[in-house]
Order: sequence, then structure tokens, then C-alpha cells
Amino acid sequence: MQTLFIVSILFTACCAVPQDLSGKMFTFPVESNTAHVTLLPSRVNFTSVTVCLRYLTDLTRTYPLFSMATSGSDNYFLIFKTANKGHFQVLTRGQASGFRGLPDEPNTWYSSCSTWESNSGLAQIWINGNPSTRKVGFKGNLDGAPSIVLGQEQDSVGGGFDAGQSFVGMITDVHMWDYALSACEIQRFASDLNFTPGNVINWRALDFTITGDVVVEDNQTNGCFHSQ
Ligand SMILES: *[C@@H]1O[C@H](CO)[C@@H](O)[C@H](O)[C@H]1NC(C)=O
Ligand SMILES: *[C@@H]1O[C@H](CO)[C@@H](O)[C@H](O)[C@H]1NC(C)=O
Ligand SMILES: [Ca+2]
Repeated sequence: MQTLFIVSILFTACCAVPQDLSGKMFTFPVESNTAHVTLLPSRVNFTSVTVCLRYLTDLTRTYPLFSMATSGSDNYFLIFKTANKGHFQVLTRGQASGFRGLPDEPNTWYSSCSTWESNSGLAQIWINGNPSTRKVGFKGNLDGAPSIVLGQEQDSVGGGFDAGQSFVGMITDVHMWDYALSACEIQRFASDLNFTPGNVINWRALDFTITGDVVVEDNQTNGCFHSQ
């Protein structure tokens, strides 16, 4: 029994094959408290974080763009849209930094990058390469084994989901770094130019598990109107 348990842990740990999802997107077609994607990070324990992704939704209620939880804090690193138009939060170890007046039109693709640095505790959101103000959050390192989820907001490690806070729409190009990207690197991501892929989460070599109603599809606009 114990041997079997160990063998199965080794199997999941060693043999998940990362996939190159370039040109693909995750479609979350239904509101639920189950559908989500779990992402496996290649590093843990962070002194700085950047998470970049692109998304499209028509939600006007609250929703998460990126939920990272540990046993110590379910809002370890959370990018969260509040019910107010253009109002986002970055939560670091439960401490919210609020950002108002950001672009937030329905059915529109946005590039979103969130940064945080432990020394200053400062967090910031960049939408389409344009910066928000910088606001203070948690000061200190983010240590521990993180559970990273797209599509749901974790209130416990890997669970505690609420349909009223689920993401419905599409998400693509998810990357995470263990450092704060420079303004130029964020603008390269926003413009879909060559950028250094995430060293914690890399969309081009993504270690992920789908649970429930989430579909991997071709990015519908990929290749039509690319000017770069
Ligand atoms: C997907 O489409 C959106 C909207 O045109 C675009 O901004 C984004 O770069 C595309 N992603 C990929 C991976 O082609
Ligand atoms: C991460 O931090 C925890 C708690 O400080 C520590 O126990 C663990 O060894 C660290 N892991 C790595 C890979 O550095
Ligand atoms: Ca939570």
C-alpha cells in the first residue's frame, strides 16, 4: 500500500510531459465551481514575482486571473478583478494592493502583467504594456509549496472554489518569472515580440492538468491580424 503510494507520486512527479501551447488558448466556457487548470511551477520560494497572460471575458462580476495558494495563505499571489469596473487587486500573502481605472472592456483581449518585489513590497499591474500606480503589498519572501490554478479562486490549497468567482472566457500566453520584469520586457510581452519565457511557468513548455469543462483550442485570432 505504502509502496504503491510512493510509486504513484514518483510517476506524477517525473513523467508529466510539458506541452508547447504556442498559438493555443484555454477556453473556460461555463460558470462552475469545478472547472480549472492546475499549473505546476518549476521553482518555489520567491523574492519577486511577475505573472503575464492574455485574457478575454465578458464577466462584470469578480473573477480571478491567476490564483496561487499555499497552506499558509490561500491568497498567496492572486490577481483578482473586483466587481467595480476597471478595478483589479494583486494579493500577496493575503495583502491586497488595489488598482483602479484600468482598461476593462468586455470581449476584448488584454495583455496583463503583474509584478511584486519582496524588499519594497510593491505590486503593480501593466495592461497592454501600460503601467498602473505602484502599491504596497506584502513585504517579505513568498516561501512554501504553491498550488497554482487558472479558472477558479482558491480558498484552500487546490480547492475552496466558488462558482460566483470563477473565470469564464479565454486565457493564453501564461508566463511566470521569479523576478520583476523590466518595463521594456513587459512591453515586449504586450506587443507579442520576442521575450524571455517564464522561468517558473512557461506557456511554451507548460506542465498542466485540466479538471472539468476547460478546452484547449487554437487562438482564434492567431495569424489573422498579426502586424509584427
Ligand atoms: C491570441 O489572440 C490575441 C488577440 O489578437 C493576441 O493578442 C494574442 O497575442 C494571441 N496569442 C497567441 C498565442 O497567438
Ligand atoms: C522553500 O522554503 C521552505 C520554507 O522556508 C524550505 O523548507 C524549502 O526547503 C525551500 N525550498 C527550496 C527549493 O528552496
Ligand atoms: Ca482565496
